[in-house]
Amino acid sequence: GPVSLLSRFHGALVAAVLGDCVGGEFEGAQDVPLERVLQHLSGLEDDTRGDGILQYSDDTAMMRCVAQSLLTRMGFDEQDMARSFAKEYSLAPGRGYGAGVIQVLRKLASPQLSDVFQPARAQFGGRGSFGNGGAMRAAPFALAFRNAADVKKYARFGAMLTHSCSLGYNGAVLQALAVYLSLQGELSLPQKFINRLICEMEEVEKDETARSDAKVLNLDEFPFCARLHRVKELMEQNSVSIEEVISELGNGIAALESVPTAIFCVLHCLEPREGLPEHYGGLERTIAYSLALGGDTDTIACMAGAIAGAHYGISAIPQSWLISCEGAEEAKHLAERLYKLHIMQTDEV
Ligand code: F2R
Ligand code: MG
Ligand code: MG
Repeated sequence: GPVSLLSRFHGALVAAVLGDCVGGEFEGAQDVPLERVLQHLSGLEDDTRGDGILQYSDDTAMMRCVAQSLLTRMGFDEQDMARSFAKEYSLAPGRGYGAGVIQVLRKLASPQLSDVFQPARAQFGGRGSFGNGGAMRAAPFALAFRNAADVKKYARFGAMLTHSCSLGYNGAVLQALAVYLSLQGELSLPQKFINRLICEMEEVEKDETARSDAKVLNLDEFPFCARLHRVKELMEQNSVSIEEVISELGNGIAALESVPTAIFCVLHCLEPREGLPEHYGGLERTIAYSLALGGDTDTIACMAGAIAGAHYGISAIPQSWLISCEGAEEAKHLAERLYKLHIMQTDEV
């Protein structure tokens, strides 16, 4: 039957947490046999486990900060979100944060800091981070705001608190847009979905800074658009190997090498795929497939999980998976509150 908007909201945040928790096992591994992935996932079905045995990492920790800040401020407040990141990091620094971003998080804790975007701008010799840390936590922006322009604007600012390189914050914009379109049911027409993302990112990447960053980093002119075109090409192929996905799209810690990849995982797993159990639904396939790519598995599965969860809704998530993951229940609660914030907004004319 049709998936309700509330179920999509629940699905988006809970599946993001799930992706992070189950993906942690393989983060950084280069060859991950599908057999090992399926073993890991079927382990969750044993009733003896459960109770949040799989811990979440920085991906979820920061996503919770984004959601909580949007809720308490009833919109985007850079000071509050920055403080929230800094506080979370100081309370639990061992969640596997990126090597660079921890410097930003330490600086954001200073009460003397007036420009909260400044520490991010000082990263990597002033170039800023192009890591996927802005994108991995972008889903709540898609839930909180009603129109695409606001989703894009605030996903970008939210990412810029730690990622000032356009390749970093534009990855967050792309991820938020993908979740936003999925919440609206747009994944039922996959071709239209990918075309819409390309169209949106053409506007985003027209920007002067984006163009000069791409040039300096020796990338395609419209780097995210170029990857999304490759996603489209892979979608048209009869069969796609894991090796091809990795070489065409990447599986790394850079936003450019992981956000389009996560989007591909969702699109590819809309249908049953060889090697994945027949009893799996689309959401389970998406998570399993994301892990089998290796590389930045927690983050790719977290981002793919958010997009897929928004499409299939909460009922597609196996209960045994949900109870095995730390923070999954809390994510459901946050999604519920974001739903209320979302529906109480009036459409501006
Ligand atoms: N950090 C990790 N995984 C490493 C292993 C963790 C392990 N489990 C443990 O506990 O030790 N995962 C998490 O980090 C990724 C998100 O990172 P984020 O927030 O983008 O951080 P950062 O430091 O800004 O960027 C990540 C790395 O990318 C490279 N990089 C970024 N910008 C660069 C630039 N302009 N020039 C050169 N290099 C740049 C650097 O190596 C950064 O350290 C997620 O995977 C999350 O799960
Ligand atoms: Mg992580
Ligand atoms: Mg990661």
